[in-house]
Amino acid sequence: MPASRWDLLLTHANLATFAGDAPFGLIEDGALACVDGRIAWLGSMRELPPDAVAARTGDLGGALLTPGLVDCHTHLVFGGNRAHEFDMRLNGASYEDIAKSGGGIVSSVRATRAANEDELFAQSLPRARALLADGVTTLEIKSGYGLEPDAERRMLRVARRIGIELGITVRTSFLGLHALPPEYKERRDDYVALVCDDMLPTLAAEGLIDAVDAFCERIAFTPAETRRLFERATQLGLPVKLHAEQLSDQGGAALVASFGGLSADHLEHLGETGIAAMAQAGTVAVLLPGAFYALRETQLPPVAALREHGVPIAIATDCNPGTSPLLSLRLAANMACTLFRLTPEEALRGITTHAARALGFADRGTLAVGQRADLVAWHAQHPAELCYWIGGPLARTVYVAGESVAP
Ligand code: DI6
Ligand code: FE
Repeated sequence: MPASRWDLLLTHANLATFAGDAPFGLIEDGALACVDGRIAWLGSMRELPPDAVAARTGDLGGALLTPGLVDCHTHLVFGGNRAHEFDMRLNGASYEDIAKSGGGIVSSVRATRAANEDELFAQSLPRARALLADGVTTLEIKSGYGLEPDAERRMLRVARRIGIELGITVRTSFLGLHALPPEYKERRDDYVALVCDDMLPTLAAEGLIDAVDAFCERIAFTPAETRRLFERATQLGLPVKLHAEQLSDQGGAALVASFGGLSADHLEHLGETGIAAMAQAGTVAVLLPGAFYALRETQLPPVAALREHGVPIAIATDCNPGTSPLLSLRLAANMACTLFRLTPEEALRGITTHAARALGFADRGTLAVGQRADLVAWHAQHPAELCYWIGGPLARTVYVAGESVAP
C-alpha cells in the first residue's frame, strides 16, 4: 500500500497489539495507518516510510493505542432498574421481602414489557454510550427480559438500533430461556416450546438473532431444556453460547462445548470435565467479575485449570439490572485482576482478542494489518495502567473503522 493513500496515520504511539510474542504485543514508539476502515500499516517510528503522508495525521505523543474493546456479554437493554431493591437489601430486607414486594428479575421483566420500543431505546442507549466512552467498539446485547414474543423482539430491535445510533458493532443474543415468566409457572414445557419452536425461528427469520444463549441453572433451565434449544439453533445455523456453572455445576460448559459453542460464561463452579470439553471444542471461557462482586460470591472460577488447558479467557461486564449493574469494561478487567488474579495482560487479552473470538470475530481484537481499524488512544502510556486505575475517564479517542466516534 503506497503511503500516500493512507486515510489516517497515528504517530508516536505505544501500540499494544496483542499479536506476536512481546508482552502485550507491545511496540514502543510506533505508528499505525488505516485505509478504508482497516489497518494498512503498523510498526515502529523508525520503520515508518519517510515519504509517509495521509489525509489525516495525529501525533499521540507517547500515548497508548489498543484495539477497540469488545464487551462480549451484556444484558444492557432493559426497562427500569433495581436500585430500590439494592437499597432495601442494604437496609436489612430479606430476599423474601424483596420478592414479596414484586422485586427480582420479574420486576425487570415487568418494566421491560411496559416500555415501548422508543422508551426502551432511550433508557438503554446511555448505558451503551457509557461503555463506548470507556473504549468499547464491539458489544454483545442479549434479550431475556421480555420473555414473550413482542417484548423479546423489542429488546432485539433496540439492540440493533443502538449499534446504528452509536456506529459501533452490536451482536445480539436471543436469551428466551433466561427465566420462566410468571404466567407459565405451571406450564414450563409450554414456555420452552414457545421459545424453541416459535420465538427462536420467528425472530431469527426477522434477522434479529446473531447467537443463541440460555441460563442453565437450578433456578432457571435444565440441561435437557438447553439442549432442545441448542438443537433448534443449530438447525437454523445459529451459534450457541451459555450461562453455565454460575451457581452450581450442571454440566452446562460440556453441553455448550458439544455443540461447538462460542463461549461458556460465568463458570465459578466449573469442573475438570467441563474445562477439558471446552479446550477440545475451542469454546471461550467468559468470566464476569461484576456479578461475582455484586453477589459477594466466594467461589472463584478455576483460572489456573483454564490456563493449564489453554482455554482462552475473556472478561465481560454482564451489564444487567440484577447482578451486575456495571458500566465499564475496563473496571471489569480491573476486577478480573484483583478478584480472579488474572495478569493485566490476560485481562486485556480478555477484553480484546479473546472477547472477539467469543463473538466469532476474527477481524478485530488485535492490531495487525488487515484488521478493522477499531482503536482506542488512551490517557495512559503502558497497557497495565488500563487495569490498574479503578475507574476514571481514561479513553482519549475512540475510533471505529478509522473514524473518531468518542468521547
Ligand atoms: N445470570 C444472572 O446472574 C442473572 N441473569 C443471568 O443470566 C440475573 C438477572 C437479573 O437478576 O436480572
Ligand atoms: Fe449474564
